[in-house]
Amino acid sequence: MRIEVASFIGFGSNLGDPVKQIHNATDRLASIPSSRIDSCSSLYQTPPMGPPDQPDYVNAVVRLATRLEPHALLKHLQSIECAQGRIRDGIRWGPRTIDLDLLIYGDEIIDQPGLRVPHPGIPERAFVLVPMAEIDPDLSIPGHASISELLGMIDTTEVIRIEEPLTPA
Ligand code: A4P
Ligand code: MG
Repeated sequence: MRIEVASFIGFGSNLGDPVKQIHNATDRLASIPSSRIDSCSSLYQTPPMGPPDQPDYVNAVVRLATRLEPHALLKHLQSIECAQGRIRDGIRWGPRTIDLDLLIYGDEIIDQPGLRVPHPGIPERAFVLVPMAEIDPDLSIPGHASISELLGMIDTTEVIRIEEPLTPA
């Protein structure tokens, strides 16, 4: 266990009532031990990255203050995915009930086969950068540029805010 670290968790869902999936995952995230949610983004509707023959996604980001080690935190995220019926059918970037990505863990850079932090997709993903910037517009992504510089390099017009910030139970 360590001192509290600010981590950012990305939520994505495009199956089984995505808005509800994200609310349920937030409630589950709120009960992870040695951790507390300290900020939540709005919910956004976004076009799918990957195979185009799948529904639009709902995306959101939560900042979680945690004393868990990064691998322990990832295990909790994967249990939440399991609890919400996530099936891994081998289709890269295929549809899913819920996906929880560990986007950032303090200022740490981790490059291991089962865990890469910051998540390598951050710089080009509007569906991650827009909700992250809503939580912290001055954020710097460790090993990358600031969030405002990254946002200046991509198209964000298809990221549509659909619901107020999440509120954990
Ligand atoms: N893994 C490594 N680093 C991490 C990390 N920082 N956070 C490993 C979470 N997992 C990490 O993940 C595959 C493996 O990544 C895990 O075993 C874990 O140890 P997975 O959840 O089984 O599979 P995945 O999510 O399908 O893979 P991938 O390539 O990580 O997909 P992404 O990046 O999660 O993207 N379009 C829109 N609009 N919105 C979305 O949210 N999401 C995806 C999935 C595709 N298209 C999307 C969206
Ligand atoms: Mg994932």
